This record gives sequence, C-alpha cells and structure tokens, in this order.
Amino acid sequence: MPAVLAVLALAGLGTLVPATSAQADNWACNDNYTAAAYGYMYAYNDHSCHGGVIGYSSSWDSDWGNSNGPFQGTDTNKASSILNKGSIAVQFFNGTGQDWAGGYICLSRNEAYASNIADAYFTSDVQVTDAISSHRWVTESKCSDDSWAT
Ligand SMILES: [Ca+2]
Ligand SMILES: [Ca+2]
Repeated sequence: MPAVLAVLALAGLGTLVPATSAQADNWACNDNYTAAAYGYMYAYNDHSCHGGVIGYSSSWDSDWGNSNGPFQGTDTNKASSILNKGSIAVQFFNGTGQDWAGGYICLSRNEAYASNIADAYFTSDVQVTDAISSHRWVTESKCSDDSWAT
C-alpha cells in the first residue's frame, strides 16, 4: 500500500509542476502589466516579459530599425514577448513602412500580453519571434485572428 501511495503522490506532483511553472512564466508579464502606463504597448527581449524592455510606445513606429521614434537601431527583429495596455489593439508587422503591408499579427487589449510568441506566426506564415519590425494601433475589428496569444 505505501508503494501505491508513493506512486500516486508522484503522479500528483507531475501534474502540479508544469502548471506552477506556467503560472510563474506569466507572473513577470502580470507584474509588468500592472506597472505599465495606460495607453502604452511594450516589447521585451525574451519570452515571459523577461530580458529587459526593448521599447514602449503610446504611438506607432513604422520601422523599429531606423533612427526615429520609440524603437530604433537594434530594436528590430528582437522581441520575444509583447504587452498591450492601450485601449485598442496593437498590430505588429514583419516588415517596415507606412504602407503597413505584408504579414502581421495582433495583440488585442483584452489579451493584455503574449508571454511567449515562439509558436506564433505572422499572416505571412513567418515566425514572429525576433521578427517584429514595426507596429501601429488599430481597432479590434482589424485584427480578425488573435487567438494565438498565450
Ligand atoms: Ca523607429
Ligand atoms: Ca528575443
């Protein structure tokens, strides 16, 4: 009987550990969201809102790699988690330019943040991690598919 109980206890632990670590992953994003300024979006170097803030903005930036605006130089192609504390959605693009063309992905206000975009793809099927190069604010209706955020 003790052996059976031990196995049951281990099985119980096995289910608890992943849940706890998943929650831990989101705590930094939760904390950052609480601390974030209203009306701003944020981007982070690593997943789970770790690795430092690449930049934050209440406005738009059509090129995260140029020398203008809230995102500049090496900020482009670096974000691994993103956060939205604005009143509408943020649309992130793989490309640059004010024609806002090419593949994109959206982070709605209600999603608040995407703690790990490793499994996310732009509408062009290009992987989002370390590939965001511009962003703008859009109404939620312009972002039809936002079910990817976790
Ligand atoms: Ca810029
Ligand atoms: Ca990164």
